[in-house]
Amino acid sequence: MSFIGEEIARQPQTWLKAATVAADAADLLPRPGERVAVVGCGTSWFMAEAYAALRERRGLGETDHFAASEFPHERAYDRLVAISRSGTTTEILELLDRRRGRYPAVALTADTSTPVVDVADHVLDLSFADEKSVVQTVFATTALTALRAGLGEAAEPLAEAARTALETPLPEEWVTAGQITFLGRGWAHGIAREASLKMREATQSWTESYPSLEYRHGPIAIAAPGRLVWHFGPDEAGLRADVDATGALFVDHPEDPQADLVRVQRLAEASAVRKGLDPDRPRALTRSVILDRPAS
Ligand code: F1P
Repeated sequence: MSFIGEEIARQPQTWLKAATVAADAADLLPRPGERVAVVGCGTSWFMAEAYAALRERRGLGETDHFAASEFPHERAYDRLVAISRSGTTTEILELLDRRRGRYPAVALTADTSTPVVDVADHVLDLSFADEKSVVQTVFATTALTALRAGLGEAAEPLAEAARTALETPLPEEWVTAGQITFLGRGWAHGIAREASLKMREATQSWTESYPSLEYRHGPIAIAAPGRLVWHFGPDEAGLRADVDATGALFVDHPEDPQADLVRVQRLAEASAVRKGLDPDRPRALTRSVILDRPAS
């Protein structure tokens, strides 16, 4: 089995552990009412988006998310949350360093021997979810689970849904789809962007992602037979009928979008193997982006 295959399969256990870690570190995580910014790069940014939308939806406080390179330094926050598996991503380190003395920052990382520990005020150690793969799966969803636990969400039902997602066979028409568009509303949009990135990273394939109701505003033009439209969460906007009319295949799963993402991770691995690619060695990617000159 590939590294990524093992890492995908580990998620139910690491999610449960993340909830315990988050409970022990509750005072480091955003508190109700705080104005919070959440940052990351790549996959970590999409997890930041999902968490930010969930926190706001729960009425726990204004929560912005940014790609670390686009952080608006002129804004004031009560707390910064940085997500970085490697703990070495240049944009994250620079951003944390620049905000020092203005407001507290907590970093979620899989490697506490890295510079992120020196530039953040607090660290949530998720080394039990570290990965050998370049392409992130288990770290990303474990970080999101820890943050969700900090919002009062239970991890057990999530882990149970992930177990089901790990067991159900992948239909052949998913593996052979020529193009996939991922859709989601609210926090599921962050998951849709991550699903889209996962397929691009592992399979070098053409994928897109949009907020569900944006789909009719142009993107539907590329729906066609042999292509797939994947909706995270129930399709409350009646998109299925419009997609059916194009001949593309529409898929929606009512369960928690984070658990449904596990299916896409498996699809990414299976599609890569089908194309003769090694999912553990994605083209042109490195585990961490370390720039040799300042990012800002
Ligand atoms: C984030 C990241 C990954 C991406 C690539 C480069 O790293 O952008 O999401 O797949 O491998 O790094 P990190 O800051 O979470 O370590």
